[in-house]
Amino acid sequence: MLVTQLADLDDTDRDVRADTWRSRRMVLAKDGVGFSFHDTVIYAGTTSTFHYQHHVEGVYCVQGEGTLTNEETGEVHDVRDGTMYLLDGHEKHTVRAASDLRMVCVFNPPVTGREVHDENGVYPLVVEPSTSR
Ligand code: 9YT
Repeated sequence: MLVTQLADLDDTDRDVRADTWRSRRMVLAKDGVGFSFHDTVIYAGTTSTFHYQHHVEGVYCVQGEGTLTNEETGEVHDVRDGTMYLLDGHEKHTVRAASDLRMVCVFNPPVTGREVHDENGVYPLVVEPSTSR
């Protein structure tokens, strides 16, 4: 069993910061369960474009307000407490945060913790062996 307290991840290697968001990655590839699990805040007033070409991501918004644009169809969706979206088609997408958006994110395959977006908003596929706990 793994029990994690969010605040204990502050300023560790599981606390990943980018210009428009911060993500505390509670479960990573090395935890060996086939997915990663993140608590992410997308900062108020920012626009972020993401394109996970190698990962499926599920996102559940638990706080804040914003929009999600599917860049492949142009569709725009409201995002607020209770909104969930699943990027099961590797869709390029843009998140606009009207207020801080608190997002619970799950990735498959799991991220290792080192990935950052490249200039296209793409995460590389980084594979590392899992370790047993
Ligand atoms: C909602 C979203 O995709 N945020 C970007 C950060 C991502 N959740 C991560 O790498 O932890």
